[in-house]
Amino acid sequence: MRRLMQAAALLTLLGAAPSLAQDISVSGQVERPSTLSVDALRALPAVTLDVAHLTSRGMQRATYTGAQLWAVVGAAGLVEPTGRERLQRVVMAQGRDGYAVALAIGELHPDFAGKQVLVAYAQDGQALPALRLIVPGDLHAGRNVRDLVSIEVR
Ligand SMILES: Nc1nc2c(c(=O)[nH]1)N[C@H]1C(S)=C(S)[C@@H](COP(=O)(O)O)O[C@H]1N2
Ligand SMILES: [Mo]
Repeated sequence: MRRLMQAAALLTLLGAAPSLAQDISVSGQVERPSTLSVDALRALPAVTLDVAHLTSRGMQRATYTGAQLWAVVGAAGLVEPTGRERLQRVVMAQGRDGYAVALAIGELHPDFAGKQVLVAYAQDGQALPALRLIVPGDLHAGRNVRDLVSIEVR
């Protein structure tokens, strides 16, 4: 009985502190289609940003920490076309629920807009229960994909 209660308490504890078991897949126009663990994301340079976005609950402000999406596609070996096709690429980011958004490569590329789009694993200093895409500069939170599970370069 005591044992059982200890096990239950442990499960409750684990439930209260969900681990970041999420992996994201990076596929499409990359040399090494891969699955990245949160540890792999944490091994990339960490960027912390203060952002404000409009949601149905009004303007929400928060601080997010994560890896740059540019670095994530770079880690998988982004295949960059040369010449006139250079800016034709798009990066699709999809959540577990199928919700998907597009970013143009020109938004991410440091030679162009160079936006600090993040694959965030922490919010306000706390580990997030699921990865989240953060698109600074957007007025609306629509591209901040919750529970991000895949990145596809097209
Ligand atoms: N996976 C997923 N992410 C999503 C959405 C969604 O439906 N699914 N909705 C988007 C929209 S339209 C908004 S306004 C914000 C809302 O973020 P919040 O629920 O954290 O406030 O999430 C964005 N990210
Ligand atoms: Mo929204």
